[in-house]
Amino acid sequence: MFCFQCQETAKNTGCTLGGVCGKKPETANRMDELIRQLKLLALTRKPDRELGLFAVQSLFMTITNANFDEARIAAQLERAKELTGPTAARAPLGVLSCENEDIRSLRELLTCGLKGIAAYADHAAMLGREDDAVYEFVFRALAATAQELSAGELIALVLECGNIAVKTMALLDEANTGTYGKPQVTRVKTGVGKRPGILVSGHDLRDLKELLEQSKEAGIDIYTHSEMLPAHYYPELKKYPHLYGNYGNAWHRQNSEFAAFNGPILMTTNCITPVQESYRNRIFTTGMAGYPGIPHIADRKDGCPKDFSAIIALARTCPPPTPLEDGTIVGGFAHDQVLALADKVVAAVKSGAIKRFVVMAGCDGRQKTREYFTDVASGLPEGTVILTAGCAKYRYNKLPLGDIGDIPRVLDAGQCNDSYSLAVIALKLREAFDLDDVNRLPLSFDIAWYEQKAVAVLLALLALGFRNIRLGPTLPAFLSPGVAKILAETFGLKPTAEAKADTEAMMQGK
Ligand code: FS2
Ligand code: SF4
Repeated sequence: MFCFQCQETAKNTGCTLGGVCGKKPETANRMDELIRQLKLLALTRKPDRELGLFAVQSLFMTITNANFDEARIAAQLERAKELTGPTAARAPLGVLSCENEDIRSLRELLTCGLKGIAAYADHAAMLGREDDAVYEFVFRALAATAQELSAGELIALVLECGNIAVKTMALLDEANTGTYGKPQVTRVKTGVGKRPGILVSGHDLRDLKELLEQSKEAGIDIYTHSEMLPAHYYPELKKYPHLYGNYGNAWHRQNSEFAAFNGPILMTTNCITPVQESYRNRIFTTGMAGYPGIPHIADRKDGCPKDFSAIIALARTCPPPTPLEDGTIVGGFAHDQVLALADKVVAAVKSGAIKRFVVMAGCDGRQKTREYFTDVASGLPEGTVILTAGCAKYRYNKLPLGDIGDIPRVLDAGQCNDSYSLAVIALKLREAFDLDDVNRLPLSFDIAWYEQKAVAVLLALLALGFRNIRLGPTLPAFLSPGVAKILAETFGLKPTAEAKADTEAMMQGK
């Protein structure tokens, strides 16, 4: 196997003997076969809705920590072969077969961006929103990674990938808000109730909605975990009184948190970590998520909801969760809510009460070096507001950072895809201050990345014109020195360094 798609890849070069994430070599190889087959499919056929959705779901399955079930990947591969049909095209080769490291790097940057787009496109599709332009690009870009394109042609596709990422995140934003209402500022409990519970993790809001509906008379509570926290902000989800609170933290602490939860756990997407005995008999997957030997809740058929009765029945036999903490988290600052506060925000900037906004969105991870993000958040001076989205927020969303007037110093817009909301806010602030360039706002970016959705988010921010973004805790291993140099020279992209020095530099607009 060879995999270097995530931030935790071995020695920041590549996993070869097994994944740091727990992915086995056989599963990694099967995923590579699936990606190669998708390239053949893209070289052979034009996407209709069926093919487009198939391709994005296949890409989604190969994202870090989404699906460890080799049998499911193998079944997807077989289907990809059927859909491709007989082909005279040369079989695309593996990642390392390309000898030019810059071309290889650009192909992988593009593939990772596509995987992120694919995850968001699937969530939108689950809510009935699809865009043919997204599928067309996914096919064109997949095909391009299997052709002999120049570095210039690949760079153009990487930039287009950023534009398509913006389009896809906007589509998902529309799907989420159109279905569940506009996020509202909400205080979410972090303690536990007395009833048994089901813990829902991942990003798929429709799964949560159907579970809430099916469990409302069952005498149990539903808790969110990690990236599902923002579900509490949506009117059509928060209206369920048994959506009790958020339990635990970001994905990488699931071993101890799932053990302590005592009840069933539903993984709707990534991030899954290798399943432990302490909760093995009460964890389920659904959608594109999978894990060998773990029950999988089947897809919807003929427009009917998924059947969560087995999880609900199991929950009723379990003890209530063991408390981990007892406080609250405030969130729901997606673009609509922040823009409703726009007058206050603009006045606070003009009076000097707000000196700077720092976007600290993205992913969390288990490495000690990620304490950098907590250090930056706590080291930022009082006149700064942190705009966040994604599971990166757990590094600072429970710190007592206070408010500026009635504006909290950490504004959580939602899941990683809601980074789109942060970009909308920034672009609106540019208008409010009548600036010709968004980079003249008192705004810095300090982005934490882990998996491929963060790559799509990064490309989206670059496409929207944001410059001088810090990315950490390390730059992606798939960026060759040559490609990293192009990104630094063209967009000012730089790696995070030491927390205090970075904080001071950001306060000076550097
Ligand atoms: Fe966090 Fe994991 Fe959101 Fe990423 S729960 S790192 O997949 O997508 O963010
Ligand atoms: Fe390694 Fe990350 Fe790939 Fe897992 S997803 S095998 S940790 S590079």
